[in-house]
Amino acid sequence: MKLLVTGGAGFIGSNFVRYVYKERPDWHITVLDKLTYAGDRKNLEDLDDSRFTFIHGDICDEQTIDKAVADCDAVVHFAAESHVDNSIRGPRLFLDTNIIGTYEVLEAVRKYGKRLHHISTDEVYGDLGLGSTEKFSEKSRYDPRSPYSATKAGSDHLVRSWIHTYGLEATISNCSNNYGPYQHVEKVIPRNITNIILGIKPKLYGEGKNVRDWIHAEDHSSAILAILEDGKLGETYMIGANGELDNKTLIQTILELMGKSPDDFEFVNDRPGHDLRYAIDASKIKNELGWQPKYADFKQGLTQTIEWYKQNEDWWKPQKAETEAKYKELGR
Ligand code: NAD
Ligand code: TDX
Repeated sequence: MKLLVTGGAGFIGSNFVRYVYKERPDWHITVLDKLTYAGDRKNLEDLDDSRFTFIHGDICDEQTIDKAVADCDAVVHFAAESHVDNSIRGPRLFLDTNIIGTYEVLEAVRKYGKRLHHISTDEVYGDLGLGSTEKFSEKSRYDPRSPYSATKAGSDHLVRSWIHTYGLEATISNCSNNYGPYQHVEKVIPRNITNIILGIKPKLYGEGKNVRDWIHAEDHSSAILAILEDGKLGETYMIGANGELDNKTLIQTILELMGKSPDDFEFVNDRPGHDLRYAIDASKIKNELGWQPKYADFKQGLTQTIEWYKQNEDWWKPQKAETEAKYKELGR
Protein backbone atom coordinates (compact mmCIF):
# COMPACT_ATOMS: atom_id res chain seq x y z
CA MET A 1 0.00 0.00 0.00
CA LYS A 2 1.27 3.46 -0.95
CA LEU A 3 -0.69 5.84 1.26
CA LEU A 4 -0.87 9.60 0.67
CA VAL A 5 -1.74 11.69 3.75
CA THR A 6 -2.62 15.35 3.19
CA GLY A 7 -2.02 17.58 6.22
CA GLY A 8 0.13 14.85 7.79
CA ALA A 9 2.46 17.34 9.51
CA GLY A 10 -0.37 18.72 11.68
CA PHE A 11 -1.70 17.45 15.01
CA ILE A 12 -4.01 14.55 14.10
CA GLY A 13 -2.33 13.87 10.75
CA SER A 14 1.09 13.32 12.34
CA ASN A 15 -0.41 11.14 15.10
CA PHE A 16 -2.13 9.09 12.36
CA VAL A 17 1.06 8.79 10.28
CA ARG A 18 3.07 7.56 13.28
CA TYR A 19 0.26 5.13 14.14
CA VAL A 20 0.09 3.64 10.62
CA TYR A 21 3.91 3.55 10.38
CA LYS A 22 3.94 1.38 13.51
CA GLU A 23 0.88 -0.78 12.73
CA ARG A 24 1.49 -1.40 9.00
CA PRO A 25 5.25 -1.93 8.58
CA ASP A 26 4.92 -2.89 4.90
CA TRP A 27 3.14 0.34 3.86
CA HIS A 28 4.85 3.38 2.32
CA ILE A 29 3.51 6.70 3.57
CA THR A 30 3.79 10.02 1.72
CA VAL A 31 2.77 13.23 3.46
CA LEU A 32 1.78 16.29 1.43
CA ASP A 33 1.68 19.37 3.67
CA LYS A 34 1.88 23.13 3.14
CA LEU A 35 3.52 23.61 6.56
CA THR A 36 1.27 26.46 7.63
CA TYR A 37 1.66 27.81 11.19
CA ALA A 38 -0.09 24.54 12.27
CA GLY A 39 2.22 22.11 10.47
CA ASP A 40 5.72 21.16 11.58
CA ARG A 41 8.15 18.93 9.66
CA LYS A 42 9.71 17.98 13.04
CA ASN A 43 6.48 16.10 13.93
CA LEU A 44 7.59 13.41 11.47
CA GLU A 45 11.37 13.49 11.92
CA ASP A 46 11.66 9.97 13.39
CA LEU A 47 10.32 8.25 10.27
CA ASP A 48 12.77 6.39 8.06
CA ASP A 49 13.16 7.56 4.43
CA SER A 50 12.86 3.99 3.15
CA ARG A 51 9.19 3.94 4.17
CA PHE A 52 8.33 7.62 4.24
CA THR A 53 8.35 10.58 1.82
CA PHE A 54 7.58 14.22 2.60
CA ILE A 55 6.27 16.64 -0.04
CA HIS A 56 6.11 20.31 0.88
CA GLY A 57 3.11 21.57 -1.10
CA ASP A 58 -0.40 23.02 -1.18
CA ILE A 59 -3.51 20.91 -1.87
CA CYS A 60 -4.97 23.93 -3.69
CA ASP A 61 -2.20 23.61 -6.29
CA GLU A 62 -3.63 21.36 -9.02
CA GLN A 63 -0.29 20.08 -10.36
CA THR A 64 1.11 19.27 -6.92
CA ILE A 65 -1.89 17.25 -5.79
CA ASP A 66 -2.28 15.61 -9.21
CA LYS A 67 1.26 14.25 -9.13
CA ALA A 68 1.05 13.10 -5.51
CA VAL A 69 -2.25 11.26 -6.10
CA ALA A 70 -0.98 9.66 -9.32
CA ASP A 71 1.85 8.06 -7.30
CA CYS A 72 -0.30 6.51 -4.51
CA ASP A 73 -2.93 3.81 -3.97
CA ALA A 74 -5.13 5.64 -1.44
CA VAL A 75 -5.49 9.10 0.10
CA VAL A 76 -6.41 10.14 3.64
CA HIS A 77 -7.33 13.82 3.51
CA PHE A 78 -6.66 15.76 6.75
CA ALA A 79 -5.33 19.06 5.33
CA ALA A 80 -7.49 21.93 6.54
CA GLU A 81 -7.56 25.19 8.41
CA SER A 82 -8.80 23.82 11.72
CA HIS A 83 -9.26 26.55 14.34
CA VAL A 84 -12.71 28.09 14.91
CA ASP A 85 -11.37 31.35 16.43
CA ASN A 86 -9.12 31.88 13.38
CA SER A 87 -12.10 31.33 11.08
CA ILE A 88 -13.98 34.08 12.90
CA ARG A 89 -11.02 36.48 12.54
CA GLY A 90 -10.43 35.67 8.85
CA PRO A 91 -12.73 33.23 7.04
CA ARG A 92 -11.26 33.52 3.51
CA LEU A 93 -8.37 31.06 3.95
CA PHE A 94 -10.87 28.50 5.28
CA LEU A 95 -12.80 28.67 2.01
CA ASP A 96 -9.60 28.26 -0.02
CA THR A 97 -8.12 25.30 1.86
CA ASN A 98 -11.19 23.48 3.14
CA ILE A 99 -13.40 23.87 0.08
CA ILE A 100 -11.19 24.53 -2.98
CA GLY A 101 -8.42 22.32 -1.56
CA THR A 102 -10.88 19.44 -1.09
CA TYR A 103 -12.19 20.02 -4.61
CA GLU A 104 -8.63 19.64 -5.98
CA VAL A 105 -8.11 16.43 -3.97
CA LEU A 106 -11.41 15.06 -5.31
CA GLU A 107 -10.59 15.84 -8.91
CA ALA A 108 -7.18 14.16 -8.69
CA VAL A 109 -8.67 11.10 -6.98
CA ARG A 110 -11.40 10.93 -9.65
CA LYS A 111 -8.88 11.25 -12.50
CA TYR A 112 -6.75 8.34 -11.25
CA GLY A 113 -9.55 6.20 -9.73
CA LYS A 114 -7.99 6.15 -6.24
CA ARG A 115 -9.55 5.35 -2.84
CA LEU A 116 -10.20 8.40 -0.62
CA HIS A 117 -10.95 8.79 3.06
CA HIS A 118 -12.07 12.30 4.00
CA ILE A 119 -11.55 13.55 7.58
CA SER A 120 -14.27 15.73 9.01
CA THR A 121 -15.69 16.94 12.29
CA ASP A 122 -18.82 16.73 14.45
CA GLU A 123 -19.08 20.54 14.27
CA VAL A 124 -20.81 20.26 10.87
CA TYR A 125 -23.95 19.08 12.71
CA GLY A 126 -24.27 22.27 14.77
CA ASP A 127 -25.23 22.49 18.41
CA LEU A 128 -27.07 19.97 20.61
CA GLY A 129 -27.89 22.43 23.40
CA LEU A 130 -27.26 21.98 27.10
CA GLY A 131 -29.38 19.66 29.17
CA SER A 132 -30.20 17.30 26.30
CA THR A 133 -29.01 13.70 26.04
CA GLU A 134 -29.21 13.65 22.25
CA LYS A 135 -26.06 12.75 20.31
CA PHE A 136 -24.94 13.24 16.71
CA SER A 137 -25.26 10.20 14.47
CA GLU A 138 -24.67 9.54 10.76
CA LYS A 139 -28.30 10.57 10.20
CA SER A 140 -28.01 13.99 11.88
CA ARG A 141 -28.88 17.04 9.79
CA TYR A 142 -26.05 19.34 8.70
CA ASP A 143 -26.29 22.68 10.55
CA PRO A 144 -22.84 24.35 10.63
CA ARG A 145 -22.69 27.55 12.66
CA SER A 146 -19.12 28.92 12.34
CA PRO A 147 -17.10 29.79 9.22
CA TYR A 148 -14.85 26.80 10.06
CA SER A 149 -17.68 24.28 10.36
CA ALA A 150 -19.45 25.72 7.30
CA THR A 151 -16.36 25.11 5.16
CA LYS A 152 -15.94 21.58 6.60
CA ALA A 153 -19.62 20.92 5.86
CA GLY A 154 -19.00 22.22 2.32
CA SER A 155 -16.10 19.81 1.92
CA ASP A 156 -18.27 16.89 3.15
CA HIS A 157 -20.98 17.81 0.64
CA LEU A 158 -18.43 17.89 -2.18
CA VAL A 159 -17.18 14.42 -1.22
CA ARG A 160 -20.74 13.06 -0.96
CA SER A 161 -21.63 14.49 -4.37
CA TRP A 162 -18.47 13.07 -6.01
CA ILE A 163 -19.42 9.66 -4.58
CA HIS A 164 -22.99 9.95 -5.86
CA THR A 165 -22.26 11.51 -9.26
CA TYR A 166 -18.91 10.01 -10.26
CA GLY A 167 -18.98 6.79 -8.24
CA LEU A 168 -15.86 7.87 -6.32
CA GLU A 169 -14.56 5.16 -3.94
CA ALA A 170 -14.65 7.26 -0.80
CA THR A 171 -15.63 7.24 2.87
CA ILE A 172 -16.06 10.11 5.35
CA SER A 173 -15.61 10.27 9.11
CA ASN A 174 -16.89 12.95 11.49
CA CYS A 175 -14.97 12.92 14.76
CA SER A 176 -15.36 14.77 18.06
CA ASN A 177 -12.71 16.96 19.79
CA ASN A 178 -9.24 15.40 19.78
CA TYR A 179 -6.51 15.74 22.40
CA GLY A 180 -3.02 14.31 22.78
CA PRO A 181 0.61 15.14 21.94
CA TYR A 182 1.57 17.53 19.10
CA GLN A 183 -1.62 19.64 19.31
CA HIS A 184 -1.07 23.32 18.54
CA VAL A 185 -1.07 25.67 21.56
CA GLU A 186 -4.06 27.58 20.15
CA LYS A 187 -6.45 24.74 21.17
CA VAL A 188 -8.02 24.67 24.64
CA ILE A 189 -6.10 21.78 26.25
CA PRO A 190 -2.52 22.64 25.13
CA ARG A 191 -3.17 26.37 25.48
CA ASN A 192 -4.05 26.02 29.11
CA ILE A 193 -1.52 23.32 30.05
CA THR A 194 1.23 25.59 28.66
CA ASN A 195 -0.31 28.63 30.39
CA ILE A 196 -0.03 26.82 33.71
CA ILE A 197 3.57 25.74 32.97
CA LEU A 198 4.37 29.44 32.33
CA GLY A 199 2.55 30.62 35.47
CA ILE A 200 -0.35 32.19 33.53
CA LYS A 201 -3.96 31.57 34.65
CA PRO A 202 -5.97 29.25 32.34
CA LYS A 203 -8.64 31.05 30.29
CA LEU A 204 -12.26 29.94 30.26
CA TYR A 205 -14.58 31.31 27.54
CA GLY A 206 -17.94 32.73 28.62
CA GLU A 207 -19.39 30.87 31.59
CA GLY A 208 -17.44 27.67 30.85
CA LYS A 209 -20.63 25.62 30.47
CA ASN A 210 -20.00 24.53 26.88
CA VAL A 211 -19.58 20.77 26.49
CA ARG A 212 -17.12 18.98 24.19
CA ASP A 213 -16.77 15.22 23.64
CA TRP A 214 -13.05 14.32 24.00
CA ILE A 215 -11.20 11.53 22.18
CA HIS A 216 -7.46 10.77 22.16
CA ALA A 217 -5.81 11.30 18.74
CA GLU A 218 -4.52 7.71 18.81
CA ASP A 219 -8.08 6.39 19.10
CA HIS A 220 -9.11 8.65 16.20
CA SER A 221 -6.18 7.17 14.23
CA SER A 222 -7.18 3.55 14.87
CA ALA A 223 -10.74 4.37 13.78
CA ILE A 224 -9.53 5.94 10.52
CA LEU A 225 -7.38 2.91 9.74
CA ALA A 226 -10.35 0.61 10.40
CA ILE A 227 -12.53 2.61 7.99
CA LEU A 228 -9.80 2.79 5.35
CA GLU A 229 -9.36 -0.99 5.40
CA ASP A 230 -12.86 -2.30 6.16
CA GLY A 231 -15.30 0.63 5.82
CA LYS A 232 -18.13 0.39 3.31
CA LEU A 233 -17.52 2.63 0.28
CA GLY A 234 -19.79 5.66 0.11
CA GLU A 235 -20.54 5.60 3.84
CA THR A 236 -20.06 8.10 6.66
CA TYR A 237 -18.85 7.01 10.13
CA MET A 238 -19.07 8.98 13.37
CA ILE A 239 -16.03 8.65 15.67
CA GLY A 240 -16.19 9.40 19.40
CA ALA A 241 -15.22 7.90 22.76
CA ASN A 242 -18.00 8.98 25.19
CA GLY A 243 -15.78 11.75 26.54
CA GLU A 244 -18.34 14.48 27.25
CA LEU A 245 -17.08 17.19 29.61
CA ASP A 246 -17.93 20.84 30.22
CA ASN A 247 -15.10 23.34 29.77
CA LYS A 248 -15.05 24.45 33.41
CA THR A 249 -14.61 20.86 34.62
CA LEU A 250 -11.94 20.35 31.94
CA ILE A 251 -9.90 23.38 33.09
CA GLN A 252 -10.33 22.45 36.76
CA THR A 253 -9.20 18.88 36.03
CA ILE A 254 -6.06 20.17 34.26
CA LEU A 255 -5.34 22.47 37.22
CA GLU A 256 -5.74 19.60 39.71
CA LEU A 257 -3.56 17.23 37.68
CA MET A 258 -0.88 19.94 37.59
CA GLY A 259 -0.99 20.42 41.36
CA LYS A 260 -2.81 23.79 41.33
CA SER A 261 -5.98 25.05 43.01
CA PRO A 262 -9.04 24.21 40.84
CA ASP A 263 -10.19 27.83 41.14
CA ASP A 264 -6.99 29.32 39.77
CA PHE A 265 -8.43 30.22 36.33
CA GLU A 266 -10.02 33.34 34.81
CA PHE A 267 -13.12 33.90 32.71
CA VAL A 268 -12.52 35.68 29.39
CA ASN A 269 -14.69 36.98 26.52
CA ASP A 270 -16.90 34.35 24.94
CA ARG A 271 -16.50 33.19 21.33
CA PRO A 272 -19.17 34.70 19.04
CA GLY A 273 -21.72 32.03 18.06
CA HIS A 274 -20.12 29.60 20.55
CA ASP A 275 -21.74 26.15 20.12
CA LEU A 276 -22.96 24.82 23.48
CA ARG A 277 -22.63 21.08 23.15
CA TYR A 278 -21.30 18.37 20.86
CA ALA A 279 -21.67 14.61 21.52
CA ILE A 280 -21.15 11.56 19.32
CA ASP A 281 -22.99 8.27 19.01
CA ALA A 282 -20.29 5.95 17.65
CA SER A 283 -22.46 2.78 17.54
CA LYS A 284 -22.10 2.31 13.78
CA ILE A 285 -18.30 2.04 13.67
CA LYS A 286 -18.30 -0.11 16.83
CA ASN A 287 -20.97 -2.51 15.51
CA GLU A 288 -19.89 -2.68 11.87
CA LEU A 289 -16.11 -2.54 12.18
CA GLY A 290 -15.56 -3.73 15.76
CA TRP A 291 -13.63 -0.53 16.60
CA GLN A 292 -13.18 0.43 20.27
CA PRO A 293 -11.24 3.34 21.80
CA LYS A 294 -8.28 2.41 24.03
CA TYR A 295 -8.18 5.61 26.09
CA ALA A 296 -11.38 4.91 28.05
CA ASP A 297 -10.02 6.87 31.04
CA PHE A 298 -9.87 10.56 30.02
CA LYS A 299 -7.89 11.57 33.15
CA GLN A 300 -5.18 9.04 32.28
CA GLY A 301 -4.91 10.31 28.68
CA LEU A 302 -4.89 13.90 29.97
CA THR A 303 -2.13 13.11 32.49
CA GLN A 304 0.04 11.67 29.69
CA THR A 305 -0.69 14.72 27.52
CA ILE A 306 0.27 17.13 30.33
CA GLU A 307 3.53 15.18 30.75
CA TRP A 308 4.24 15.43 27.00
CA TYR A 309 3.89 19.25 27.08
CA LYS A 310 6.12 19.40 30.18
CA GLN A 311 8.78 17.32 28.39
CA ASN A 312 8.55 19.13 25.03
CA GLU A 313 8.83 22.85 25.74
CA ASP A 314 11.15 23.24 22.71
CA TRP A 315 8.30 22.04 20.51
CA TRP A 316 5.61 24.49 21.68
CA LYS A 317 7.51 27.53 23.01
CA PRO A 318 8.23 29.10 19.58
CA GLN A 319 4.46 29.30 18.84
CA LYS A 320 3.25 30.44 22.24
CA ALA A 321 3.86 34.21 22.22
CA GLU A 322 2.37 34.75 18.75
CA THR A 323 -0.69 32.65 19.63
CA GLU A 324 -1.31 34.57 22.86
CA ALA A 325 -0.86 37.91 21.05
CA LYS A 326 -3.74 36.95 18.72
CA TYR A 327 -5.90 35.98 21.70
CA LYS A 328 -5.07 39.26 23.45
CA GLU A 329 -6.52 41.20 20.51
CA LEU A 330 -9.77 39.26 20.98
CA GLY A 331 -9.84 39.75 24.75
CA ARG A 332 -9.60 35.99 25.16
P1 NAD B 1 -4.01 21.14 12.35
O1 NAD B 1 -4.39 22.56 12.14
O2 NAD B 1 -3.19 20.75 13.53
O3 NAD B 1 -3.23 20.59 11.06
C1 NAD B 1 -3.60 20.91 9.76
C2 NAD B 1 -2.45 20.51 8.82
O4 NAD B 1 -2.86 20.78 7.46
C3 NAD B 1 -1.16 21.29 9.07
O5 NAD B 1 -0.05 20.42 9.00
C4 NAD B 1 -1.13 22.28 7.91
O6 NAD B 1 0.19 22.67 7.54
C5 NAD B 1 -1.81 21.49 6.82
N1 NAD B 1 -2.40 22.34 5.77
C6 NAD B 1 -3.20 23.43 5.96
N2 NAD B 1 -3.53 23.95 4.77
C7 NAD B 1 -2.95 23.17 3.81
C8 NAD B 1 -2.93 23.21 2.39
N3 NAD B 1 -3.58 24.16 1.71
N4 NAD B 1 -2.23 22.25 1.73
C9 NAD B 1 -1.58 21.28 2.41
N5 NAD B 1 -1.54 21.21 3.75
C10 NAD B 1 -2.22 22.14 4.44
O7 NAD B 1 -5.39 20.34 12.31
P2 NAD B 1 -5.86 19.04 13.11
O8 NAD B 1 -6.44 19.45 14.39
O9 NAD B 1 -4.79 18.03 13.06
O10 NAD B 1 -7.06 18.59 12.16
C11 NAD B 1 -6.82 17.75 11.04
C12 NAD B 1 -8.15 17.42 10.36
O11 NAD B 1 -9.02 16.81 11.28
C13 NAD B 1 -8.89 18.65 9.83
O12 NAD B 1 -9.50 18.30 8.60
C14 NAD B 1 -9.94 18.93 10.90
O13 NAD B 1 -11.07 19.56 10.35
C15 NAD B 1 -10.25 17.52 11.35
N6 NAD B 1 -10.76 17.36 12.73
C16 NAD B 1 -10.09 17.92 13.77
C17 NAD B 1 -10.54 17.72 15.08
C18 NAD B 1 -9.80 18.30 16.27
O14 NAD B 1 -10.27 18.17 17.40
N7 NAD B 1 -8.65 18.92 16.10
C19 NAD B 1 -11.70 16.97 15.29
C20 NAD B 1 -12.38 16.41 14.20
C21 NAD B 1 -11.88 16.61 12.93
O1 TDX C 1 -8.55 29.10 25.93
C1 TDX C 1 -9.64 28.58 25.62
N1 TDX C 1 -10.64 28.52 26.55
C2 TDX C 1 -11.85 27.95 26.28
O2 TDX C 1 -12.73 27.93 27.17
C3 TDX C 1 -9.88 28.03 24.30
C4 TDX C 1 -8.81 28.09 23.25
C5 TDX C 1 -11.11 27.47 24.05
N2 TDX C 1 -12.07 27.41 25.02
C6 TDX C 1 -13.33 26.69 24.75
C7 TDX C 1 -13.99 26.89 23.41
C8 TDX C 1 -14.64 25.54 23.13
O3 TDX C 1 -15.89 25.44 23.78
O4 TDX C 1 -12.97 25.29 24.77
C9 TDX C 1 -13.69 24.54 23.79
C10 TDX C 1 -12.73 23.89 22.82
O5 TDX C 1 -12.14 24.92 22.04
P1 TDX C 1 -11.10 24.58 20.86
O6 TDX C 1 -9.96 23.84 21.42
O7 TDX C 1 -10.86 25.84 20.10
O8 TDX C 1 -11.94 23.51 19.98
P2 TDX C 1 -13.37 23.57 19.25
O9 TDX C 1 -13.74 24.95 18.91
O10 TDX C 1 -14.33 22.75 20.06
O11 TDX C 1 -13.01 22.79 17.88
C11 TDX C 1 -12.17 21.60 17.91
O12 TDX C 1 -12.95 20.43 17.79
C12 TDX C 1 -13.54 20.14 16.55
C13 TDX C 1 -11.13 21.64 16.81
O13 TDX C 1 -10.38 22.83 16.92
C14 TDX C 1 -11.74 21.51 15.45
O14 TDX C 1 -10.73 21.45 14.44
C15 TDX C 1 -12.55 20.25 15.41
O15 TDX C 1 -13.22 20.13 14.18
